[in-house]
Parts: sequence; structure tokens; C-alpha cells
Amino acid sequence: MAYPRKPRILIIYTGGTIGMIENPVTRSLQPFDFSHLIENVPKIRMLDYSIDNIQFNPPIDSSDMNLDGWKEIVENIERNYSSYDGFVVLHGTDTMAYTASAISFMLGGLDKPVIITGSQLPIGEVRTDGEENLITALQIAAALAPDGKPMVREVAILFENYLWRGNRSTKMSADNFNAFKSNNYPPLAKIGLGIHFSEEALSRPLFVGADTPSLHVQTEMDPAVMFLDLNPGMTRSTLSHMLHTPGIKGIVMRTFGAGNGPTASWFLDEISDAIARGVVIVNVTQCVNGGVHTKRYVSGDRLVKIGVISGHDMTSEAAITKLMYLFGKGCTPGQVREAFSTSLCGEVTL
Ligand code: ASN
Repeated sequence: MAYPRKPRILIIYTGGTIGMIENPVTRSLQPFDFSHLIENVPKIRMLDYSIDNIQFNPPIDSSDMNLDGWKEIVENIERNYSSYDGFVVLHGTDTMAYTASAISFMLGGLDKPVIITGSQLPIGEVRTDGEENLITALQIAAALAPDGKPMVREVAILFENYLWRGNRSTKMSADNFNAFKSNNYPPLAKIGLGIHFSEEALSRPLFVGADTPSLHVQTEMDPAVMFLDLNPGMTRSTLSHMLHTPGIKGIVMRTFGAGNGPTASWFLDEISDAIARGVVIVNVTQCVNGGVHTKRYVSGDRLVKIGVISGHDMTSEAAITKLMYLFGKGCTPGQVREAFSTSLCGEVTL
């Protein structure tokens, strides 16, 4: 189905390689402004959409993305929500999966497409992937389902041949054009000659008690969280030092295999002491595919017994931003634990 009028799309340009140019002195790529980016995609006019843009000032390499940047993105979406049919966020690839996860939690009640894309090569380069990614992202943001509602009603990452759920995605390659993947969730669409949506995979939120869902945005995210990556050489003093990080509220512990960790008493004692101090510890696997099945091995079961929460098949990016979101909301450790046994916006298979 097509819009009976020109689709209205808002592009939010945050920066990233897509809009970068080479610094003539250092030869390194640095972010540049939106007019340069758009001048390099004259084909956009063929889409016959009504497109406006907002740009970060200055545009950034996504390694500089932070909580203020996420706030700026969601506030811009909130302010313009009723005036546009869809949103395209241009973003660097390095932290794209974190941003996609974070804003999926922050944009409560989202019922319109928020498509995040970028590129591996700058838009001004002959072999750029940026032009195709930008055009496809715009087309996806303007796509309608047979019922006349937007085809995509969630935060998604469009990159090269696939559309992925934002909070299921991970950057898989620093070189390939197909840089992203959801290792535990099927693609929302495959892009070849056409754009083939998978309606079973796409989120179709049910809004109980209201015909038209209303967007409710949370801009507060709590940064008092961190990753703890297990490795076989970890010592008690390193572990203890990390668990005593001043002010820390939540930890995403990246464990071995199906959610396993050492069974040594010093390890389990340090972890249970941290939990007793009120630190929330979520277990996600270091494996790129699959999830936490703590009952399978004694080494995983011990972690459950001392109060470590299962992150199931969540990505590390989704788990850490979910913690930021829940603590930002003011949740107690008990409420955080409860929220990790539910899917807030399709981030986990339960
Ligand atoms: N460093 C860049 C960024 O994340 C990488 C890219 O966009 N391909 O902003």
C-alpha cells in the first residue's frame, strides 16, 4: 500500500562515516555537515517524499555518542512525532547497536518507523554504501502495511541487505558492507531487488485500552552500569576491584558459553557480596549466538542460586541499555530483576 500523499520523513543526522570527509592534513576521516551529505545523493529527489532534516551540532563520530546524544535523538522524535510518518537516524556504525537498543527503550509506545542507518564508506566515495543505505532507509520509513499502518513500528537498523530489530543487533564487521546482524532474531526485511518484509518478525505492539497509542518518552538514562567480562585468568583482586566500583548499580556480566562462570568459592563469594550490597548483576553470554541456559551446567546454576539474573538471549548492548533505562526510571533492584524476566520491546526471547 502507498501513502495517498507524499510521505513525510524526518532525517536526524548525528554524524558517522556516511557524512565524513578526509581531513586534508591528517588524512583521517572526520564528520561533516548534512548539506554535503545530501548533495551527494541527488537520487533522493526521485523518491518524491517530503523530507526535512535536523543535524547534531557538530555531527559526531559515533564513538562520541553518549546519554546526551540519545536524549537529543528521542527529544527530536517526540517533538516531531505527529508531523512525520517516519524517522531516519543517520549514525556511525561503531555504537549504532547501543543507540538502537537505548532508544528502543526510551521511545515507549512507539508506533512509527525509526530506521537507523549509516555506512562503511563515506557518501562522497565512488564505492560508497551510504547512498543505497540512505535511500533504502527512507523507503522503509515510508512503507505501509496492507492495513494502512506503517509497516515498521519499532526501532530498526537498516544496513546493506537486511533490516534488523534495533535492540537485537550487533556490529559484526569493521570491514564488510553487511556490518550488522541479529544473531538471535530473524531479519525484519531482506533487501535485494525488492524490499521483502517479514511480517511475522516485525513488532506489532498491542496497545490495550487505546486505539491510538501515545508516545511516552523517557529521557533519563542512568550511567551507573558497566560490563564485567570473565576470562580464565581473572583474579579475586581484579574482580573485587570491579565489583566495588564506587556508585555502581548494575553490571552486565559476560560469561562463558550458556551462561557459565567459575565455581571457585572466592568468585561466588565476591559476586554474592556485591548482590547483597544491592548491585544488580545480569548474565549474558560472550558467544555471538545463543543465550544463557543456566540450568544446563552446575557452573551456571550456581550463579542463579546466588542471585545473578539471566539475560537470556539478549545482546550485551540491549542488556546494558536496559539497565540504564530501568535505573533511569528509578527502579529498585527487585523491580529491575522483574523487568529482566519480561520483554519490554522485543529485546529478548522468553
Ligand atoms: N567511526 C565511525 C562511526 O562510528 C564508523 C562508521 O560510521 N562506519 O562514527
